[in-house]
Amino acid sequence: MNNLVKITKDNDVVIITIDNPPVNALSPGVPEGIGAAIDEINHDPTVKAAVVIGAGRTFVAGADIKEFGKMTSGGPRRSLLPLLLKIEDSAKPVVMAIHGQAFGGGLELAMAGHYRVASPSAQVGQPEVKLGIIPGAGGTQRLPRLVGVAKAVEMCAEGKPISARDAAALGLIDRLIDGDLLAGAVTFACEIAAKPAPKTRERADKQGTAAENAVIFSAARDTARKKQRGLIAPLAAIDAVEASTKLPFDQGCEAEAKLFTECLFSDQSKALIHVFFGERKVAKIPDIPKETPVLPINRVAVVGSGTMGGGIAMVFANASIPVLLKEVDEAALEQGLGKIKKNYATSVQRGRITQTFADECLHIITPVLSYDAFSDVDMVVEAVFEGMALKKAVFGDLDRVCRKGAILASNTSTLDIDEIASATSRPESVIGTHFFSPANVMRLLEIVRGTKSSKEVIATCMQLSKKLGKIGVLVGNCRGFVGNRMFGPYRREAQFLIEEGSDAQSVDQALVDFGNAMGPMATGDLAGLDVGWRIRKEYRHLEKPGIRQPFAEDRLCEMGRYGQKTLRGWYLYDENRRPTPDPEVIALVRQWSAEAGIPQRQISSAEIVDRCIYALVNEGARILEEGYALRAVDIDIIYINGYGFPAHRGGPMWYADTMGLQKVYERICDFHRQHGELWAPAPLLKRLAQSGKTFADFDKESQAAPEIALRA
Ligand code: 3H9
Repeated sequence: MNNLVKITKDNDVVIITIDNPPVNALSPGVPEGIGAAIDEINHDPTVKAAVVIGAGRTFVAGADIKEFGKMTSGGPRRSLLPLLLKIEDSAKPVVMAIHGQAFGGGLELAMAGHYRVASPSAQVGQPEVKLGIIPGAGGTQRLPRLVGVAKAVEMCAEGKPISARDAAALGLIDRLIDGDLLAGAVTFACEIAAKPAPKTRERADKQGTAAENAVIFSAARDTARKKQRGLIAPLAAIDAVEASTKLPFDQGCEAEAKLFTECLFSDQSKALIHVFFGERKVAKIPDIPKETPVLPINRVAVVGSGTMGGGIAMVFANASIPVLLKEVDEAALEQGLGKIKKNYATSVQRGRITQTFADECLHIITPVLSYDAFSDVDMVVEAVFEGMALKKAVFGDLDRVCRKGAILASNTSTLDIDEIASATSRPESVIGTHFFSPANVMRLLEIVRGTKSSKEVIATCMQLSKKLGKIGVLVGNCRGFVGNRMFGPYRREAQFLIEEGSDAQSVDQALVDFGNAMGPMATGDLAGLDVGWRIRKEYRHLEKPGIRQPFAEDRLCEMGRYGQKTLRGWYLYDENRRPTPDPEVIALVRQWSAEAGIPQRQISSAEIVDRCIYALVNEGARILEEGYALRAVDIDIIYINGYGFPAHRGGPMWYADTMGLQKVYERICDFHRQHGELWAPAPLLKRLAQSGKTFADFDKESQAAPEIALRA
């Protein structure tokens, strides 16, 4: 047919193989090749039936996502609908043979076939909403006809894939095939060849009544508004599925196409597509090629069983990697293990994991009080209290007890990795692995490159992050690394706003309305206000004198208000940790601000968002220019996966691009005039804004940069 679609024959069954590595996306040429193959089987009287199958690891992962960017920047709009009609109208039955994934356009293609068979391990789904779009090739019209309206709404609006077994139970898959999928599919094709071929679009048996459907759509909209706050695609997907219940198939497809186009051209979709590719781009490190050897990590140890250490031990256990969990005394160990057990029990209770899985994980976490068994481990993650002297002492011990070549990683969130490494005789084996709390939930892993960290150690940690279900992002060794370094100015501005006349609730609400998972003050209360207080006290000597510093949070800490753990912080908490605004805090801040001579004023939500988000952007630009992040997109991925930044805004740097860097720069200049030196615009931001460029342009231009710069 062409080099992307090949046909072969097995007696009187034609096999149409889609071969577009790595994931058989429906890139230009693939639909044409399939169409030509369908024409051919219909012209050949010796053919009884056809099987469509994917070469390599998967059936079809969907439309080629790269093409969407071309379409929105004026390229031709390509529709799959005519091809799918051609398949459905084929006089010879077409069996779709699915392994790996049939996602998005891949499932739409499969549903246009007359039958579907699958390997039991396959997955099917309409994940388009995760890209800010909806199925655009009849998925919202054919899926409800095969699985019923309720399931179709759920799959199209939430985007979660389902297993082939579940799909078979729903009637989406006609037969599961253990063993050789192609052989099974050909046998199946021979069995059905003489029967009338069913067309999905003509089915009406699962369409439901108007009254039943009204309840389904109303509940789906409520769920989408709550769980996918601020997103337009899930609601559009629900509208499109609703059209399938009210309109004939062709008109339903027209309604779907209109909604698809609106979503495709939205800022949300552009942002989410940026995130899709960004999450894959961060794995690519210019000076560490794919072929860099990686070290096997079969057994690990975690030092410290506090909140972070316990969570990290769970991360390894969840990935079936046996882990030693070390503490200094029995009491601490018992407390740490107790928390781990409680976390697993909660997950079982909520139906997230099975009891068997929890038991297996607990079984491979071995509590220890000495370093005796450390000589066997491939990697250690240190997660002790955040203090340089203690960390250096631990690394000195690790250097003594661990075998040569073992990776020695620190979970520090702020400290200098090179200084920690200096406590060992093998700085090349030392690296930062900064997990985010709760470690077993948050996807981000900042991997901190020390000056001497070896390429093998970095490559191993990057690869390991994927195995652990994390997104590893390599960062340079500066204070706070990337995420926390930016979080400082963000929370600083949030506090300033409160000291200037706003309050915790208004600041949090403005940022939650912007799309953040949590507001900055609630986040502080959750993490413990004392954590930042301790760090601020440790670093106070580094601050320039005469520069405005926020004071309210330090004073709350002085009063023992550490946040949720003391049931008082910026908010008051009940025993279930539900917050209410605290009038005492509001009055105290007013009084402190008056004493400090800070004029009070009404502050709008828009100003709250600009002050906090642009503080992130300005610091992000400095980090980028200094070379502590490889690309702007790396910063975006860090913020989305570690700090609850809304993915549909693409991350802080992409958001700034969307707003227009000139506008962002001017607003930062305003803040500079009003609030002084802390708001000095980052030189890179100024340069890009003045030359009409974006952070995305910066990424493109610096792609050839050989190596992440490190602190001298
Ligand atoms: C759609 O179908 C709309 C329709 O309704 C039709 C409308 C007209 N396109 O993730 P991996 C690349 S929308 C282009 O690392 P894994 C990916 O960038 C689409 N490229 O592997 C990476 O490239 P690189 C709906 C794609 O094994 C490489 O393939 N479908 C696409 O961990 C390997 O990917 C989806 O949303 C694509 N569709 O996971 C599915 N997919 O090596 C999106 C992947 O250069 N894809 N690439 O970095 C996935 O969920 C995962 O990639 C998959 C494999 C589970 C398939």
